[in-house]
Amino acid sequence: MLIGKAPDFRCSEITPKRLYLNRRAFLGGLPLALAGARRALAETRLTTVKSGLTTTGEKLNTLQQVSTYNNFYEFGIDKDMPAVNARNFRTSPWVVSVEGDCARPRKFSIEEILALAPLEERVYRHRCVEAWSIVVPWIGYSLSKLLAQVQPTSKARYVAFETYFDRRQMPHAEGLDFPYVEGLRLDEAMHPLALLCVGMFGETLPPQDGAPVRMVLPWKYGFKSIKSIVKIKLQGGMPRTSWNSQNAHEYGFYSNVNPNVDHPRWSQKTERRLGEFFKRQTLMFNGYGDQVAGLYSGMDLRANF
Ligand SMILES: Nc1nc2c(c(=O)[nH]1)N[C@H]1C(S)=C(S)[C@@H](COP(=O)(O)O)O[C@H]1N2
Ligand SMILES: [Mo]
Repeated sequence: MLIGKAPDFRCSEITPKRLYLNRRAFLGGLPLALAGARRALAETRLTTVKSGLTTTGEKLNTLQQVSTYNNFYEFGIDKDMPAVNARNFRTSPWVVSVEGDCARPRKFSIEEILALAPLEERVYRHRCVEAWSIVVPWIGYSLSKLLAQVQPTSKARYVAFETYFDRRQMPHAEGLDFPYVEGLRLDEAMHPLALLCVGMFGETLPPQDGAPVRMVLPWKYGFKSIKSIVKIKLQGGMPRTSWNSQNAHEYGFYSNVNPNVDHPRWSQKTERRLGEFFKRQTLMFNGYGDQVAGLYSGMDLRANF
């Protein structure tokens, strides 16, 4: 057993279930075949209510599909790497700081976030800029409920998000400057569809899908849906975003799903649902136009891609 410096010692006293199980697996030399079962045990069942914002009528992807094909560059670039490299990611204790232009900036523990509002199950489709898509029963509530707690001031026009980063826990991180950062206009962030997500398929999130808390923005390309959030900042200016900094020519600030505007290196007209063979048409705003198009009325969506 590891008993190191003072901060580690404090954590080892709490012994999160995942670490405890990992240690047992290690000591007992459990075969790799049991690793999956061990991971499944580490997720906790959540009590949810149905949501009026659920997208119905489509076949769900499976937990297996959406937890083994991931983009999470902190845990490696290849889609199968986060499931392996994030296995021991320590997501407890966890604190999210909500700060900036607001009357009541404060820190929320993940327990406080879970208890803040009834957890809704919302089925959303989600499309990656790389033209694959998934349909998932996510769990969470509208980000607006968290933002209301801190009372944004009139100076707040944007929301900046930041992901946890620690090279010791994320030795395979590459391909971007870390920490990963994202941003939304305040009215986008306040839109009821903007989901502060703490789980999926009835349980807390697997680490590779952004545990313990992430965004899901179903009308935007996947990279806007930042994972493993530690900071949310209200501010006057447009936030810097990781993919825009990496390649401003290919990734804009808005990144609304738009089949009429190609990515410079590929078409965005079609997509492949994970597990399906035939491609399907990509829909404007990923099919959520009735709800969100008003946020962009009067804007040139070719210039503001
Ligand atoms: N911190 C962080 N968040 C991230 C990413 C990342 O690399 N790091 N990848 C993004 C991209 S490109 C996509 S498509 C979605 C994928 O979410 P999923 O793996 O749960 O499907 O996460 C987004 N959030
Ligand atoms: Mo993506």
